Amino acid sequence: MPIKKKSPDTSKVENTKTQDLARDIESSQNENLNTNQGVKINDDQNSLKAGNRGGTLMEDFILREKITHFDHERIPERVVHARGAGAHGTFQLYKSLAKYTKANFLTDTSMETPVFVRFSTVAGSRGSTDLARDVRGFAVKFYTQEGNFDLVGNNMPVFFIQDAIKFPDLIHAVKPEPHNEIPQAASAHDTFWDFISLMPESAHMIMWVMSDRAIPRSLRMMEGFGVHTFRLINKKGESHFVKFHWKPLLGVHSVAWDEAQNISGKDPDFHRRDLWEAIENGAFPEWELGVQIIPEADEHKYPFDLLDPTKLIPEEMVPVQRVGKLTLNRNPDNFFAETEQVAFHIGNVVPGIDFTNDPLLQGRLFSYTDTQLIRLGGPNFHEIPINRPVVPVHNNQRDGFMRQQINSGRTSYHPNSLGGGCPFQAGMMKGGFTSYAEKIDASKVRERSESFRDHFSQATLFYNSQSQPEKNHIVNALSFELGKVQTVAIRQRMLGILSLIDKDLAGQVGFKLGLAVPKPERPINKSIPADAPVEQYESKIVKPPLDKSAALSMAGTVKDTIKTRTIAVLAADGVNDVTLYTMKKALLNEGAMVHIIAPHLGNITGATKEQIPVDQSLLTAASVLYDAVYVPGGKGSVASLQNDADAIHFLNEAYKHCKAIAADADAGAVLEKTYFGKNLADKKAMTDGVLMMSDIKKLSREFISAIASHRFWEREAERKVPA
Ligand code: HDD
Repeated sequence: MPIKKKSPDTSKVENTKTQDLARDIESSQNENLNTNQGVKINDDQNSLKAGNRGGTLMEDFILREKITHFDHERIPERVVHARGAGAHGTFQLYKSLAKYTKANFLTDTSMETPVFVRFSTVAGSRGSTDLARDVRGFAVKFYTQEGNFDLVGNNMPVFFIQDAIKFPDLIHAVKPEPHNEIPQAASAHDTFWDFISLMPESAHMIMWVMSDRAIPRSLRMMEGFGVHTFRLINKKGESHFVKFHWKPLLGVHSVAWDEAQNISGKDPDFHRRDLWEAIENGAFPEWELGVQIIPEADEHKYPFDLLDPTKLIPEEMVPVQRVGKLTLNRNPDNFFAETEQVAFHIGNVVPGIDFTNDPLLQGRLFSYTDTQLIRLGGPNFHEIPINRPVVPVHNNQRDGFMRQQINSGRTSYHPNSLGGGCPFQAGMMKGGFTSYAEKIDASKVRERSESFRDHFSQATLFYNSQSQPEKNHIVNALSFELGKVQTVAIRQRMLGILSLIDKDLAGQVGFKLGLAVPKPERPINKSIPADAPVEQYESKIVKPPLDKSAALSMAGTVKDTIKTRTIAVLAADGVNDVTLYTMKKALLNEGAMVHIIAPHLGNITGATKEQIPVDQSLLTAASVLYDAVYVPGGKGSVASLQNDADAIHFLNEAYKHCKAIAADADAGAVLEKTYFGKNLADKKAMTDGVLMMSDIKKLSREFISAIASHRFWEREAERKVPA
């Protein structure tokens, strides 16, 4: 469907970063073609030759320049998070955190801070599918008045490993296997599960990755987490621990696994496209920033270690305070210049925010600058427009590849007298950064803290907190992934790990794998150093901190809106255009998008002879790209659709993926041809979310509420839907 370019609300978009970027935006409108040296080009079609059938001449600087630049167009993709999509936006604080932090953008509620956000998958290459089962990156660059602050998080609140030294191992295990580079963007293979089965500390994260969180419906419908515990430092120099959260205003929603696999073929850009189109249509994605704040004195109050990145703080223990709103309101002008070249770094903090000793965080502090040096080709990547702060930069760093800044003056050292001592040190009172003076009295050791040895209690808490359909999805995901593993010993070892999370879970997966659940071995991190005492690496089995945490399930998420949902209308010539337009209007009024899908493109003729433009044909559309389906009546349309295998498949598949389906009463003949049509005769057997009636006003009302509830997972009990 053609996208309406809705000009963004300029009062919001005219932010300082947009103005800053404007300096570098090129437009070719009404301009000549030039060489990079500014020479006008007369002929861009023919190289310079000795005669029109002769050899090409070396002197053709226009040809050489064009080809040379092309030969160098690619840069290395990110070693992780290569596949991504980004957008510009703003952050508006509405509750000051001055009690806890001096960071300007978290204390001044009148301030709107420009941001750039990049979402990503972790394992796949740049060209891989958006719908891979994977963690999603959620990286936010705040261009604050005190410098850039990057919150480089994920859509899951915990991580696989406790110490950054294991990160290369984790990534080598999940990436395509090195001998044949298979499989792409998938964790369902031996090396990943080999590693995981030997690392009990990954048990909690594995529960998240095997849950529906790993197959989001939209990037706009997932939560974000800073993962680590950070510090907030206030004006008095006092420290509080903090966990950062992003809460999507549209709720947290996922697709079905079978659907995800289909989308990967039908539209591998599904998430990118969804984000892009929502922003172009003016349906700006929004999240609230949440913080969990823990006084320094409470550091050891919890049954888990705040420094352990495999643990979350249940919201029942420390509530999430919502303090501000992130809105994405502008698509990038150029994918490469902005989304590809943006360089995040967990170490980009501003005064008022500081690190903790989380050993994963500490290792990350090294990795991000280092990776940009190779990826972006030198030490001046901070000068790339998308990366530069909106405040001026003055220091004595000089030169290097691609230096943009022209530093004037004789001095590039400090102290100096020849330059009047400039640039001078700001001092704390003028906003200079000072690290939190954490007291440390310790021996240098390569050890894991005893407090990091509980690897299972929160994995169990997560599983226990899921609704029944969510639990089923975890069982199925594990059975799928381990089913793809070739080495039986790895499957068995994983069953041992699962049995420490939940015996029933392990039993169900074991059944699907045709394996008995083994007696769990002593769960020991198998990457134990040669001379270390085994006890130090053995998991401690302790009770979960609470029985259930509602926030961990997606079942209770926002379900009162159909804003930005895409609804398919199946129609053909002779369709009842009155009901079709009544329904369409009702859906549009609620902020949904509606696509009319017919056997052919162009127009269809309605029962009143009205010409109805078609958005997609049954050949180009697929039910997996839609949230719900409506079938209007009309004699000709019904006669055509009931004999159209693609239309029937569309409905069967939508049913299989538990989506809302609505039909006019006289479209029943189409539904009868579906697999679930047999239920229609018996009104009582009609599954929730399949609606058929002649009162179009009532039908649209009920359809809207069915779409808002997202999916009717109960249908999965009937496993035989052949779509
Ligand atoms: Fe990382 C990229 C998030 C652990 C090393 N990471 C990267 C991105 C996100 C995260 C969202 C993509 C940023 C973008 O869009 O450009 N990473 C995380 C989270 C982690 C984490 C939430 C754990 C809590 N990462 C982690 C560790 C290491 C790295 C432990 C290394 C020791 N991450 C990198 C990297 C990347 C990266 C190699 C690749 C591209 C980049 O940095 O810019 O440095």
